[in-house]
Amino acid sequence: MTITVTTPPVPRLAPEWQDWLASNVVRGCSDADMMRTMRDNGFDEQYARVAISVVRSMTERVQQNSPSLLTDYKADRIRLPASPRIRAGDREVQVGFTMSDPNVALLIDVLSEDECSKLIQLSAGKLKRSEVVDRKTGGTEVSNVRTSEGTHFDRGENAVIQRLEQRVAALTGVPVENGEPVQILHYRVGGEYKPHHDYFEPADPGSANFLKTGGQRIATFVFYLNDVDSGGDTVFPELEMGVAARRGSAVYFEYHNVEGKIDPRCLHGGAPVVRGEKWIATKWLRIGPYVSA
Ligand code: PD2
Ligand code: ZN
Repeated sequence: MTITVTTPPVPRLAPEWQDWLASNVVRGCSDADMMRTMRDNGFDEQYARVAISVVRSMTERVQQNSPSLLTDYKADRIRLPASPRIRAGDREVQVGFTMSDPNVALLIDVLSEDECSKLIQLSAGKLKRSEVVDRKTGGTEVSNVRTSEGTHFDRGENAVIQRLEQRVAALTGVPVENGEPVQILHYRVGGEYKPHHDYFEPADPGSANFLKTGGQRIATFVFYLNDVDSGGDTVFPELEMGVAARRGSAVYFEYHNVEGKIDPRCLHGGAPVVRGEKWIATKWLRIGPYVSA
């Protein structure tokens, strides 16, 4: 006698759910978060677990081989809560202002005075002339567009950097792994960073090289490590707005709009320092986990 066991066909995951999972993987969402949403939408737990794991492994493979394809990113209206005081992990932070379209926020007291001094002290002996991206070759070069000196700290390199990274992740929901190493910059009188975009221009041949290390950039934090006597504001020419450098505060801005398009109005620069000096820490966030080249 032959017994035939027939298993019911497993329903195919609808394309819109496949896309939803893939874009959440790209954004660095955890399996638990995706699972919660799928469960809330009536999916069987076992089915959801398999679906998440299949889409994750496929997406991550594509991401490794060709991260430039994965530039599909949509900003929420504003990632940061629009209340006057918000929790950033271990620290309470004051919100100076937020605007959406494009998303920009001023955060006050994100770093303590001691944390700012420590970052300056640890950087002072290892500064080198800053460079900018060579848009043709994907290398970097010295340019009078950016007349600062700088250095960087690897992810988690010391306790202050760890705290800064945890606060950034808590504020934005973007995992620590998606952050590039913190850059420390020092500008003397006359030092500036002329208006530029922090994203990698999709049309530039050199961008592919940068996209390999974690996909497109999505947002910037500029932390001010000292008060500048005069000048040195971070300026947004398209928004007709400037942010003064004040120790412990940070300006945060994103580059994508709610339709998933890069918004060139996030053009920004560091105005020339007129008197005194300027120290900042810059943190760029990527679509996917950042791995150094
Ligand atoms: O120095 C600044 O305020 C500034 C402004 C814009 C720094 C950067 N961009 C940067 O490092 O990308
Ligand atoms: Zn910039």
